Amino acid sequence: MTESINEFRTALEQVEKVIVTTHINPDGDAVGSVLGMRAILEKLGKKVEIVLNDEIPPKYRFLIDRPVRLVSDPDLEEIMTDGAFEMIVYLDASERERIGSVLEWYQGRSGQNPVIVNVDHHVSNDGFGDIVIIDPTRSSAAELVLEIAESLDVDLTPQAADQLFAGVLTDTGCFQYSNTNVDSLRAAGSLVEAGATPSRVADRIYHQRALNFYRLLGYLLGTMDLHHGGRTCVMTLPAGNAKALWPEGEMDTEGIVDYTIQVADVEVGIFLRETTPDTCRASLRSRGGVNVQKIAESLGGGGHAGAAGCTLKGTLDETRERLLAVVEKRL
Ligand SMILES: [Mn+2]
Repeated sequence: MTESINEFRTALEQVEKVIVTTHINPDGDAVGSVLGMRAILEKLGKKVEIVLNDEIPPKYRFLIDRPVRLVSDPDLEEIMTDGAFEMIVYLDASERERIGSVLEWYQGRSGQNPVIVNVDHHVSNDGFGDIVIIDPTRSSAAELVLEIAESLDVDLTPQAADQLFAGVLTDTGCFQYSNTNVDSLRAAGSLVEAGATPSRVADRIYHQRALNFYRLLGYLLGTMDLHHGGRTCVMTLPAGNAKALWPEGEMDTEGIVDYTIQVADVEVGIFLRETTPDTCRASLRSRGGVNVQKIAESLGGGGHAGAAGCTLKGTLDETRERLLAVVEKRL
């Protein structure tokens, strides 16, 4: 870790322009980490552009201090007008299937191969890139970004502290998941020292949700059913019901899967959502000893021991049966 951060420091001395990016469908940690990293690199005098595959969900937009770009933006080429980017920093980007197309876009336009930096905390990360700063013992990518800032002697602004705090807060489930430990709490403390305001960040992320969210939550709680003698709980969302409950805009389901493992004696929780007529996205959670990352990985996905996900071909019924069969072997 220290060695790879030193490599990053040395590489930064050689570059002027950096693209910062993260995985598709950015979560709180992804958003907080890219914004915090931009602030740090700018303090080091770099010209930084954040280029994302997908829009930042509304509830995290209060964290944005300056606009970010989308890879689909027709004006994106503008960022190339004053020279090439020599580095792309990926944050929180675990499996390759979730990395998106920023590198392809960049190579396609510039014909250049930037230095790839991979900063992540997923055990499933395969270590792509030239400089790899991965520590699966860290709660969040934001915690790693803070560590990088400290190593590079960069003082955080209160805004950057809020951004990184949002990453630690969301990836620890408000300091409730098993990755809440002395390191993540210490990181949170350092961020508060640097000016983060936990009550504001928590209020904006968790207590300002759309009414549709609560209607969707009510529906999904009603779909929960138990399997394997009560050790597995599944909630399901058919595409048609999703559309009816959330007719417009981006659907917010973040955190809903957690209810599946808040049922007494449940060890594995699954939220299965039909995304297209032939594809379902599964979010997995575990409480206790079952490693859901292994389950997701065996189905082409990834994540952490306690929280993972995968995309499956098939109908809701087919994919539910397939998942339950795999889970049963791990119980
Ligand atoms: Mn993360």
